[in-house]
Amino acid sequence: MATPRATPKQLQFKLVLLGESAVGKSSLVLRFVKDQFDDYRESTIGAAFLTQTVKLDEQTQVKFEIWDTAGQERYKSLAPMYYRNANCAVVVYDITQPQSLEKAKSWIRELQRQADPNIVIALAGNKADLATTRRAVPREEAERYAEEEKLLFLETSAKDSTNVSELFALIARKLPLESAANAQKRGGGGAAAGGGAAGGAAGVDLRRGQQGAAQGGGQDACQC
Ligand SMILES: Nc1nc2c(ncn2[C@@H]2O[C@H](COP(=O)(O)OP(=O)(O)OP(=O)(O)O)[C@@H](O)[C@H]2O)c(=O)[nH]1
Ligand SMILES: [Mg+2]
Repeated sequence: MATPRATPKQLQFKLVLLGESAVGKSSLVLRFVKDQFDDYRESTIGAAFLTQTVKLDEQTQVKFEIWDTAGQERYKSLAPMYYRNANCAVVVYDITQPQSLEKAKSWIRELQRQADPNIVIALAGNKADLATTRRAVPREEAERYAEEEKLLFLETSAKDSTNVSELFALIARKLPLESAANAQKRGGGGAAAGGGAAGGAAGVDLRRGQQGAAQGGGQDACQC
Protein backbone atom coordinates (compact mmCIF):
# COMPACT_ATOMS: atom_id res chain seq x y z
CA MET A 1 0.00 0.00 0.00
CA ALA A 2 1.32 3.45 -0.90
CA THR A 3 2.25 5.72 1.96
CA PRO A 4 -0.08 8.71 2.09
CA ARG A 5 1.72 11.96 1.24
CA ALA A 6 1.98 14.50 4.00
CA THR A 7 0.03 17.67 3.20
CA PRO A 8 2.48 20.54 2.72
CA LYS A 9 2.25 23.15 5.43
CA GLN A 10 1.21 26.59 4.28
CA LEU A 11 2.64 29.53 6.17
CA GLN A 12 1.11 32.98 5.75
CA PHE A 13 3.08 36.19 5.74
CA LYS A 14 2.01 39.77 5.24
CA LEU A 15 4.05 41.67 2.65
CA VAL A 16 3.85 45.39 1.90
CA LEU A 17 5.15 47.21 -1.20
CA LEU A 18 6.34 50.77 -0.80
CA GLY A 19 8.00 53.29 -3.10
CA GLU A 20 7.47 56.38 -5.19
CA SER A 21 4.59 56.53 -7.64
CA ALA A 22 5.25 54.94 -11.06
CA VAL A 23 8.31 52.90 -10.04
CA GLY A 24 6.35 49.74 -10.88
CA LYS A 25 5.05 48.33 -7.57
CA SER A 26 1.69 47.23 -9.01
CA SER A 27 3.42 45.93 -12.13
CA LEU A 28 5.74 43.74 -10.03
CA VAL A 29 2.74 42.33 -8.15
CA LEU A 30 0.81 41.75 -11.38
CA ARG A 31 3.80 39.91 -12.85
CA PHE A 32 4.24 37.84 -9.68
CA VAL A 33 0.56 36.97 -9.16
CA LYS A 34 -0.80 36.73 -12.72
CA ASP A 35 2.33 36.70 -14.91
CA GLN A 36 1.02 39.71 -16.82
CA PHE A 37 2.26 43.20 -17.65
CA ASP A 38 0.45 46.38 -18.79
CA ASP A 39 2.31 49.16 -20.58
CA TYR A 40 -0.30 51.62 -19.37
CA ARG A 41 -1.26 51.02 -15.77
CA GLU A 42 -3.45 53.30 -13.71
CA SER A 43 -1.87 54.68 -10.58
CA THR A 44 -3.06 52.83 -7.46
CA ILE A 45 -5.72 54.46 -5.31
CA GLY A 46 -5.31 53.77 -1.57
CA ALA A 47 -3.93 50.23 -1.78
CA ALA A 48 -4.64 46.92 -3.45
CA PHE A 49 -4.67 43.48 -1.84
CA LEU A 50 -3.59 40.28 -3.57
CA THR A 51 -2.28 36.90 -2.53
CA GLN A 52 0.18 34.48 -4.05
CA THR A 53 1.61 31.20 -2.83
CA VAL A 54 5.21 30.12 -3.35
CA LYS A 55 6.33 26.52 -3.01
CA LEU A 56 9.61 26.42 -1.09
CA ASP A 57 9.97 22.63 -1.00
CA GLU A 58 7.76 19.52 -0.94
CA GLN A 59 6.72 20.28 2.64
CA THR A 60 6.46 24.04 2.73
CA GLN A 61 4.41 26.66 0.96
CA VAL A 62 4.56 30.36 1.75
CA LYS A 63 1.40 32.34 1.15
CA PHE A 64 2.08 36.04 0.68
CA GLU A 65 -0.73 38.42 1.60
CA ILE A 66 0.33 41.41 -0.42
CA TRP A 67 -0.56 45.03 0.25
CA ASP A 68 0.36 47.10 -2.79
CA THR A 69 0.32 50.68 -1.52
CA ALA A 70 -0.23 53.84 -3.57
CA GLY A 71 2.95 55.83 -4.09
CA GLN A 72 1.33 59.22 -4.65
CA GLU A 73 2.19 61.69 -1.89
CA ARG A 74 -1.45 62.22 -0.90
CA TYR A 75 -1.69 58.58 0.26
CA LYS A 76 1.51 58.68 2.34
CA SER A 77 -0.28 58.88 5.69
CA LEU A 78 -2.05 55.56 4.98
CA ALA A 79 1.20 53.61 4.71
CA PRO A 80 1.66 52.81 8.43
CA MET A 81 -1.64 50.90 8.36
CA TYR A 82 -0.14 48.58 5.78
CA TYR A 83 3.39 48.17 7.10
CA ARG A 84 2.32 47.77 10.73
CA ASN A 85 2.52 44.03 11.46
CA ALA A 86 4.04 43.33 8.05
CA ASN A 87 6.50 40.43 8.07
CA CYS A 88 8.26 41.65 4.97
CA ALA A 89 8.49 44.71 2.75
CA VAL A 90 9.58 45.30 -0.82
CA VAL A 91 10.76 48.87 -1.28
CA VAL A 92 10.91 49.68 -4.97
CA TYR A 93 12.80 52.32 -6.95
CA ASP A 94 13.17 52.88 -10.69
CA ILE A 95 16.74 52.48 -12.00
CA THR A 96 16.09 55.33 -14.47
CA GLN A 97 15.06 57.81 -11.73
CA PRO A 98 17.70 58.64 -9.09
CA GLN A 99 15.23 60.52 -6.89
CA SER A 100 13.18 57.33 -6.60
CA LEU A 101 16.14 55.70 -4.81
CA GLU A 102 16.21 58.62 -2.36
CA LYS A 103 12.50 58.07 -1.74
CA ALA A 104 13.12 54.35 -1.25
CA LYS A 105 15.80 55.16 1.34
CA SER A 106 13.37 57.35 3.22
CA TRP A 107 10.80 54.48 3.29
CA ILE A 108 13.51 52.15 4.54
CA ARG A 109 14.41 54.57 7.36
CA GLU A 110 10.73 54.78 8.28
CA LEU A 111 10.40 50.98 8.32
CA GLN A 112 13.53 50.66 10.46
CA ARG A 113 12.08 53.12 12.96
CA GLN A 114 8.41 52.18 12.97
CA ALA A 115 7.82 48.68 11.61
CA ASP A 116 8.38 45.40 13.43
CA PRO A 117 12.08 45.05 14.31
CA ASN A 118 12.19 41.61 12.65
CA ILE A 119 10.72 42.76 9.33
CA VAL A 120 12.53 41.38 6.26
CA ILE A 121 13.20 44.25 3.87
CA ALA A 122 14.08 43.89 0.19
CA LEU A 123 15.17 46.75 -2.04
CA ALA A 124 14.15 46.29 -5.68
CA GLY A 125 15.61 48.38 -8.50
CA ASN A 126 12.85 47.99 -11.08
CA LYS A 127 12.76 48.62 -14.86
CA ALA A 128 16.02 46.72 -15.36
CA ASP A 129 14.94 46.15 -18.98
CA LEU A 130 15.89 49.84 -19.53
CA ALA A 131 19.40 49.38 -18.10
CA THR A 132 21.29 49.70 -21.40
CA THR A 133 19.45 52.77 -22.66
CA ARG A 134 18.24 54.76 -19.64
CA ARG A 135 20.03 53.61 -16.49
CA ALA A 136 20.62 56.52 -14.08
CA VAL A 137 21.28 54.63 -10.84
CA PRO A 138 24.45 52.50 -10.89
CA ARG A 139 23.73 49.02 -9.66
CA GLU A 140 26.81 49.11 -7.36
CA GLU A 141 25.53 52.21 -5.57
CA ALA A 142 22.22 50.59 -4.61
CA GLU A 143 23.91 47.29 -3.86
CA ARG A 144 26.38 48.96 -1.48
CA TYR A 145 23.56 50.79 0.32
CA ALA A 146 21.58 47.53 0.63
CA GLU A 147 24.61 45.77 2.10
CA GLU A 148 25.18 48.53 4.65
CA GLU A 149 21.53 48.39 5.73
CA LYS A 150 21.42 44.57 5.60
CA LEU A 151 18.64 44.47 3.01
CA LEU A 152 17.98 41.93 0.31
CA PHE A 153 18.66 43.48 -3.08
CA LEU A 154 17.80 42.68 -6.68
CA GLU A 155 17.31 44.59 -9.88
CA THR A 156 14.01 43.52 -11.42
CA SER A 157 11.87 44.04 -14.48
CA ALA A 158 8.12 43.62 -14.28
CA LYS A 159 8.12 44.07 -18.04
CA ASP A 160 10.40 41.19 -19.04
CA SER A 161 10.05 39.21 -15.75
CA THR A 162 13.72 39.49 -14.73
CA ASN A 163 14.17 38.50 -11.07
CA VAL A 164 10.49 38.89 -10.13
CA SER A 165 9.83 35.37 -8.84
CA GLU A 166 13.45 35.31 -7.57
CA LEU A 167 12.75 38.39 -5.44
CA PHE A 168 9.78 36.78 -3.68
CA ALA A 169 11.62 33.47 -3.31
CA LEU A 170 14.57 35.27 -1.72
CA ILE A 171 12.22 36.91 0.78
CA ALA A 172 10.41 33.63 1.50
CA ARG A 173 13.73 31.97 2.36
CA LYS A 174 14.64 34.75 4.79
CA LEU A 175 11.33 34.61 6.70
CA PRO A 176 11.20 32.95 10.13
CA LEU A 177 9.57 29.76 8.84
CA GLU A 178 10.19 27.70 11.99
CA SER A 179 8.55 30.12 14.39
CA ALA A 180 5.70 30.72 11.94
CA ALA A 181 5.02 26.98 11.75
CA ASN A 182 5.03 26.75 15.54
CA ALA A 183 2.71 29.73 15.88
CA GLN A 184 0.34 28.18 13.35
CA LYS A 185 0.41 24.87 15.26
CA ARG A 186 -0.56 26.73 18.41
CA GLY A 187 -3.62 27.98 16.54
CA GLY A 188 -2.34 31.41 15.55
CA GLY A 189 -3.38 30.86 11.94
CA GLY A 190 -0.83 33.38 10.70
CA ALA A 191 2.80 34.09 11.10
CA ALA A 192 2.69 37.77 11.68
CA ALA A 193 5.36 39.62 13.45
CA GLY A 194 4.13 41.06 16.69
CA GLY A 195 1.45 38.52 17.50
CA GLY A 196 -0.17 36.71 14.60
CA ALA A 197 -1.77 39.54 12.69
CA ALA A 198 -0.65 38.39 9.25
CA GLY A 199 -3.78 36.35 8.73
CA GLY A 200 -7.07 37.37 7.18
CA ALA A 201 -8.21 39.44 10.14
CA ALA A 202 -5.77 42.26 9.55
CA GLY A 203 -6.83 42.41 5.92
CA VAL A 204 -10.51 42.54 6.80
CA ASP A 205 -9.99 45.36 9.27
CA LEU A 206 -7.95 47.38 6.85
CA ARG A 207 -10.39 46.89 4.04
CA ARG A 208 -13.26 47.97 6.22
CA GLY A 209 -11.37 51.10 7.14
CA GLN A 210 -10.87 52.10 3.51
CA GLN A 211 -13.05 53.43 0.79
CA GLY A 212 -12.90 51.84 -2.61
CA ALA A 213 -14.44 49.27 -4.83
CA ALA A 214 -13.39 45.66 -5.11
CA GLN A 215 -11.07 45.02 -8.03
CA GLY A 216 -12.77 42.80 -10.57
CA GLY A 217 -11.38 39.37 -11.28
CA GLY A 218 -9.30 37.50 -8.71
CA GLN A 219 -11.16 36.06 -5.78
CA ASP A 220 -8.36 37.04 -3.48
CA ALA A 221 -7.82 40.55 -4.75
CA CYS A 222 -9.26 43.93 -4.02
CA GLN A 223 -8.45 47.60 -4.56
CA CYS A 224 -8.86 49.12 -1.13
N1 LIG B 1 9.99 49.48 -18.93
C1 LIG B 1 9.37 49.14 -17.80
N2 LIG B 1 8.24 49.79 -17.42
C2 LIG B 1 7.64 49.40 -16.28
C3 LIG B 1 8.14 48.36 -15.46
N3 LIG B 1 7.34 48.24 -14.38
C4 LIG B 1 6.37 49.15 -14.54
N4 LIG B 1 6.54 49.85 -15.67
C5 LIG B 1 5.68 50.93 -16.17
O1 LIG B 1 5.75 52.00 -15.24
C6 LIG B 1 4.47 52.63 -15.11
C7 LIG B 1 4.05 52.66 -13.64
O2 LIG B 1 3.86 51.34 -13.16
P1 LIG B 1 2.96 50.99 -11.89
O3 LIG B 1 3.13 49.55 -11.65
O4 LIG B 1 1.59 51.52 -12.06
O5 LIG B 1 3.70 51.88 -10.78
P2 LIG B 1 3.33 52.00 -9.22
O6 LIG B 1 4.62 52.03 -8.50
O7 LIG B 1 2.36 50.94 -8.83
O8 LIG B 1 2.65 53.44 -9.14
P3 LIG B 1 1.58 53.98 -8.04
O9 LIG B 1 0.44 53.03 -8.02
O10 LIG B 1 1.19 55.35 -8.53
O11 LIG B 1 2.29 54.05 -6.73
C8 LIG B 1 3.50 51.84 -15.99
O12 LIG B 1 3.34 52.51 -17.20
C9 LIG B 1 4.22 50.52 -16.23
O13 LIG B 1 3.88 49.94 -17.46
C10 LIG B 1 9.33 47.69 -15.89
O14 LIG B 1 9.86 46.76 -15.26
N5 LIG B 1 9.89 48.12 -17.06
MG1 LIG C 1 0.43 51.02 -8.10
